[in-house]
Amino acid sequence: MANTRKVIITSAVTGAIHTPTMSPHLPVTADEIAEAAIGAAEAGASIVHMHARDPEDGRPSQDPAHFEPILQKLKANTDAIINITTGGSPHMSVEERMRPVIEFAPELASLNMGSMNFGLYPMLDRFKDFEHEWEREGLENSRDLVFKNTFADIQKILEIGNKNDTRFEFECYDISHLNNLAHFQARGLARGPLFVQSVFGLLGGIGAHPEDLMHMRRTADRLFGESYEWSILGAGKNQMPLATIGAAMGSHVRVGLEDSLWIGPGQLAVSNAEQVTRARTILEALNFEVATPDEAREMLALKG
Ligand code: KMH
Ligand code: ZN
Repeated sequence: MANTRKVIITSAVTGAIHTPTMSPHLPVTADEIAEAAIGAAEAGASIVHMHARDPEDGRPSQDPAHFEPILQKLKANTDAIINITTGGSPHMSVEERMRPVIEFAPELASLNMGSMNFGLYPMLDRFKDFEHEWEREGLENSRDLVFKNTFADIQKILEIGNKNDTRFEFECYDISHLNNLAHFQARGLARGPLFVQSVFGLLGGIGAHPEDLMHMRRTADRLFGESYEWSILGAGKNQMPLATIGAAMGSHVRVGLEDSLWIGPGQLAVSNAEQVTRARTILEALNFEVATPDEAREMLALKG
């Protein structure tokens, strides 16, 4: 019998960690970011996870003025679910990070479920000559970085979301983040169906071994039962292998240049759409269907 499970593909199109020098394909201007997201949606992404950048030099920006033209173009050209970051960059204050979600009250926003060390050592080794000074400085300052998401920070963002009916992609980089999410669910602040984005393979978080996926899955099942939708994000070279394993275990998948610049060993992805197409090919080979934006809206009970 055919397996007709619908899988949501999220495309995270630019993020805040990768920098323009690392790939000529990383979208930087508002037009590039919007075009990248539209291409990803056309390839099968039902959710586009959005960061903005200062078009002058590609620096990550949470200024609503930098989001505005991107969101306008997206709304005019695609029905994809717009998911706005509240993570911004780990160098920003939480107040700065919340600005676009307060301004635009999107259907969906990311929410990072705990503090963690954030190690960018592999990138420090790989990239040495940068086009812009901020890129080098950012990576240098990441030698001993803590990505701070205290309980008070998380509560503030949840309260904004609950006021505006914005739901969340709960970014869980380790098992403790699932416990934090259960805590906020018990307090009635994190509302279901919970969209749990489990992040694997970042230095400072859980590893990227299939056993790590199993542990996340089992723990989420125990804590949330039927009240959650599980998605997988594998960083860097783990992107497609973990998407494949996760999908086979029942997850949705997230890809995009925010999470990996690559499409194969030593081979840069030329676009977000290329990664979405690869993920789609894998999912369809596993006899899954790719969810449309409206199907994803229904699964996640979004306001539409
Ligand atoms: N960069 C990803 C690993 C956010 O924007 O809130 C997680 C992320 C965080 O997307
Ligand atoms: Zn992000």
